[in-house]
Amino acid sequence: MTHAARDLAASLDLAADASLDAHWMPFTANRAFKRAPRLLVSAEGMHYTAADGRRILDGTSGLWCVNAGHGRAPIVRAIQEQAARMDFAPGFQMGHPLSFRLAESLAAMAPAGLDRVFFTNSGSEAVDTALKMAVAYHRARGEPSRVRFVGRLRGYHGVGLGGVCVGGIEGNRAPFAALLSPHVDHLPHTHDLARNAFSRGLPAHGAELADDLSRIVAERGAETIAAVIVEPVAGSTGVLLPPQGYLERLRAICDRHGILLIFDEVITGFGRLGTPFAADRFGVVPDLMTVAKGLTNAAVPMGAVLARRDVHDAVMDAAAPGIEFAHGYTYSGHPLACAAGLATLQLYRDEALFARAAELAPYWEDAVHALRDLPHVVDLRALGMVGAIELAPRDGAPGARAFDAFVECFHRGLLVRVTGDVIALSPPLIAERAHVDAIFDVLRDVLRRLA
Ligand code: PXG
Repeated sequence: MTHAARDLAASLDLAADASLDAHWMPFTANRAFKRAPRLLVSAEGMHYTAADGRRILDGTSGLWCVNAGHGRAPIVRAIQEQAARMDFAPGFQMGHPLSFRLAESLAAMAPAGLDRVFFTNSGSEAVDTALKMAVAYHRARGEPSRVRFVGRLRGYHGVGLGGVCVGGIEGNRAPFAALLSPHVDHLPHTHDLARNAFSRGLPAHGAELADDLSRIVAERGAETIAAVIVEPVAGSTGVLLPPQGYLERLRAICDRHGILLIFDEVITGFGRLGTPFAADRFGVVPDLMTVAKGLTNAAVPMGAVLARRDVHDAVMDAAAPGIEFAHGYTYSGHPLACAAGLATLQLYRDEALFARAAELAPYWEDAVHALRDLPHVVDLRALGMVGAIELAPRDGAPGARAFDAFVECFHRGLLVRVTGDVIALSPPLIAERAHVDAIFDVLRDVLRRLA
């Protein structure tokens, strides 16, 4: 542990002085956490350091976001230099060069045609922005009746009200039901253990689930639907892979009816699947794409929407003189985030990290599937540098078994992510085979002893 980390750990000696009471933590069991906190105080490469000085192997890239590994010098330097040069510049009716450079750089990396970029500060904001863009596009083209959206069950699109409307997680929706738009329908999710458990690569069964979109179109009328939004691979609800042919079918149905297709690539973007974006991996290009997380390697918060050029142009061309799109955030294109983003994209290129992920992926997939005979395992999924271990729920206590595994992994020096009874894995793309081995050594041991 470095001196700085030791000092910080000492200053965080909770028993001594600090109280955890004031911070209302996000998506956390606050009461349980504050009884037995898990604190991280520094990070470098593939590892965190915990407050008690232990090294923790990062099996989740933080929260699916630190794709190039922690504390990367070029990114740190870029942020430091930018903070000293110009901390902030207004982004409304004013600009600064870095946001234009980053937009250009991002457009060059994105699938062909997606070359107009709107900056946000998070994935949630990117999703809400994309939904508004879809409505603005149809209005600009003379179809103001297209205001409905189609999401998917078990979809996660952040926590903005727009994202919750199209999202498909009941626990996130129910408390706010009164605030949610009635103009949203949901496709069925594609998770099918009965037909697809232990598939390698993309599951064989379920392309026909996309046809539910045709049913919704018939029921609502194509002229009312603005866009369909899906995660190409659903992350938060447990790494749900698209069945073979499913995304192609969604694309075709959208095209037939003039509906925009939005891919939420907040998790799948920036090499997670061994290609720049999932759109590249699957050969299906959306009309709007949301990104965040890996855009800056999570070193400064940032998100973005990439739009097909004609979506952008339609909005520009139809607008009266003045502001064309009544939307934006104080921190859209923040200079520190842009500096971090430029350095991050450069690092991805310099180290060919997406190709590296693709190279390591077969080894990773074998490691995931080698857990097949362990107790409680009901499915294993892997694609690119993502993996999931689905466990049978404990009787009467859904999620408890996987959560116990998460806590036990942390005690043994491994950070994993748990959602329901799924353990999700997504290590930084700089991982070596030895890191993969270390991740699965711990997991195997933890799963063997798990009640
Ligand atoms: N869309 C997708 C597909 C996401 O995965 C968001 C939008 C929202 O992004 P922000 O930056 O507003 O959080 C996300 C976020 C997890 C986990 O472990 C996943 C996310 C966030 C935190 C935890 O499943 N995804």
